[in-house]
Amino acid sequence: MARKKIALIGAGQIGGTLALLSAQKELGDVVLFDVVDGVGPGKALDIAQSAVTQSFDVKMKGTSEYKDIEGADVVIVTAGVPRKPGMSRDDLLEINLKVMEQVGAGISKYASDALVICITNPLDAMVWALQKFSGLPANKVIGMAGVLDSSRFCHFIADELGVSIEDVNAFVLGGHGDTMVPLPRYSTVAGIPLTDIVKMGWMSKEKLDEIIQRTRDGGAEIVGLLKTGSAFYAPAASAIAMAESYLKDKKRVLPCAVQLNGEYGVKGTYVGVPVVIGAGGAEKVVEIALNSAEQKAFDKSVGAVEGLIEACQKIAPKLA
Ligand code: A3D
Repeated sequence: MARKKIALIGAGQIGGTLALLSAQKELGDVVLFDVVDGVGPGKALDIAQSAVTQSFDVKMKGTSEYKDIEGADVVIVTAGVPRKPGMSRDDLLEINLKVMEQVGAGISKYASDALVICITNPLDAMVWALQKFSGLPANKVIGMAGVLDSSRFCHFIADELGVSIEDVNAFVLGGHGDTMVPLPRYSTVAGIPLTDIVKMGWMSKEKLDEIIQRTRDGGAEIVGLLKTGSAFYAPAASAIAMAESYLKDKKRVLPCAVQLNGEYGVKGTYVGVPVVIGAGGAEKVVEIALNSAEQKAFDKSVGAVEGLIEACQKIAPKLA
């Protein structure tokens, strides 16, 4: 059986980490594309030279030509610019929208059978635009945000309770922004919902609220520390979990930004919900019951994403 092919569009901080993780996990041969000459080939060569100590057999190639992504099984898109301190994800919209147009054309021409995972911010609007620009079916164009937001929530819970991360499962819905919706009722430690953990007195309500806010601000906290860019290790690891579920048909249930078609009362917009990821791409949206407060928070988050989509349509009328 031929090796799978992973194309990474954008060879910056996340792109380079994606390349390293893909190689170390032997997900397939890796093509690292960037518009900046030398960045893709430089990182590809550097990672290839770690193969002997890391014991992986994959080919690494860097490029600035779209034809090299031909026939890719998975395309992960990080092309664009990240945030600097003081910027919101939405400040990136105009510049990254133009990047999505170029990337969409390249994918459409050379990798139209791939699963496309978008990471570029503002995530929900960019994945929506990428699907339109590429013309690929919506079940094959998905956005990474929920896996990262949930991972951050899990980390803070495990750290606070002093328990293994293996026993923590956390759930974050909605858009990837300040309006994201962490769901304590559906987040558990060894199967015990966080709401019960508070009732048992294992964690105070104040501490839980603090963790929820820290999760919402998780990206900004790292931007503030790094000063020159945004998080990249955990975002890359999150997208790799999604790619792996697709390539191995694992059918993991992961929070991903997908185009909703009436689920959760939303039509046409991309927003983060639990999805079964298998060989068919986004195979099934899992609709969980929300109480009125959760539904209100989710609706607010959807409204924020819809506002960004309208802004995209004003900049690029062909998206309307
Ligand atoms: P960075 O290290 O700047 O890498 C971006 C790369 O894209 C650079 O190497 C650029 O040269 C390249 N690039 C720019 N324009 C193009 C183009 N037209 N075609 C191909 N490549 C191009 O950024 P990063 O890797 O840290 O972040 C990448 C994106 O991910 C940014 O938009 C971030 O805001 C976003 N991000 C999203 C999350 C989510 O959870 C959704 C988390 C962290 C970062």
